[in-house]
Amino acid sequence: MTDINALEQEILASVAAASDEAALEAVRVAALGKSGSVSALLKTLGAMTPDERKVKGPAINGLKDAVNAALTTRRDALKNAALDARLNTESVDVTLPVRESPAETGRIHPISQVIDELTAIFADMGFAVAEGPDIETDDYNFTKLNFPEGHPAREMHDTFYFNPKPDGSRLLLRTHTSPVQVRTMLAKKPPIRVICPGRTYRSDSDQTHTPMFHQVEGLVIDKGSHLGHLKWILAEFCKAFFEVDNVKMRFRPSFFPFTEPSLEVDIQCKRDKGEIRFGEGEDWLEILGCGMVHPNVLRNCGLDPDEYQGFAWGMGIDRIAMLKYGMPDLRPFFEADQRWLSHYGFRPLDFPTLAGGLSN
Ligand code: 2U9
Repeated sequence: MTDINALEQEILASVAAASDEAALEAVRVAALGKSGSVSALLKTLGAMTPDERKVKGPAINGLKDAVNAALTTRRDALKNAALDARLNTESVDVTLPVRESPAETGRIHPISQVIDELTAIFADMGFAVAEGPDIETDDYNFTKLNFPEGHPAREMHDTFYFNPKPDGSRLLLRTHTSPVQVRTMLAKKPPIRVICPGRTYRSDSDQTHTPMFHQVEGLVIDKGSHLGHLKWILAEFCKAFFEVDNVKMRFRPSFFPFTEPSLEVDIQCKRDKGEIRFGEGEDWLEILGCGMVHPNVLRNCGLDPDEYQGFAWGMGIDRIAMLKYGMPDLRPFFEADQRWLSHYGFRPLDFPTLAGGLSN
């Protein structure tokens, strides 16, 4: 028996003796590794005379192939044996509760949930969602919205301004999402039906106000649109959002530079043991402001007020989320506290639809 056959027997014996994949890997390295016994033989081929190589070459390559084949067979056998062992030992207790998949530990933030609910409600009434930049121009955030120069809302105490640009104009963090409606009116001819949800910023934060909060505003521009349409849309919104069949609403005169007439809207509610229930009770809660779009704003956006009328409304998303889902405090909204989120958050796959129920 040539030394090659002897080596082959020896290696095949250690392959067969390998009790697990790690042991088998050690055999492979000892044979075919950089300084393996078979590798060493293969290196001798180079130094042989052609005649010698004609003889030894096939034998040595035959050895290498035989060892590789044995390794593969043994590895598969060990894998199957390991699996069988696990199958026999591991019993799956199907009565065990499903372990929460990582996705399940995450939660949809109440703000995102409410924006999804609003989108579903207004989409059902033919509204599209319009979005725009958080960093706005003074012109779109104030001037086009009929805020006179020197209006207090323009002051630093209310608005985050960037340093003036070389041309003197100043960018700012939008104080409401109204500039999105301005951009929509400048970009699209009526009829217009949009809601504009998004982050808004005011530098007047205190116990109940944060420098960043969320608003959703709505706009309808059409021929002949009037307050009656606005009242109906807001009534439908309140019933759908607060998931009540009927809700009394109270419209009070108010003032906003960008609407005339301007109104604030209260909805009927019942405060009971810290809870607020809508659609019943003798109490009122202010939830939004609205009005007919001011003719100056229509003109500023290239529309003829004698041809087109429009109405708009605005509400704080953080606020209506707290009202609907009973969160007592605004600040935790922005603290990313996992405990708060797992308590007030929503399951990722429960996407709110009117048909499937908004908040179930
Ligand atoms: C255009 C024309 C009119 C949007 C409106 C309100 C009234 C309003 C407040 C609600 C709570 C802001 O977050 S809040 O403090 N907003 O009361 N917003 S009417 O009116 C517009 C907007 C755009 C072009």
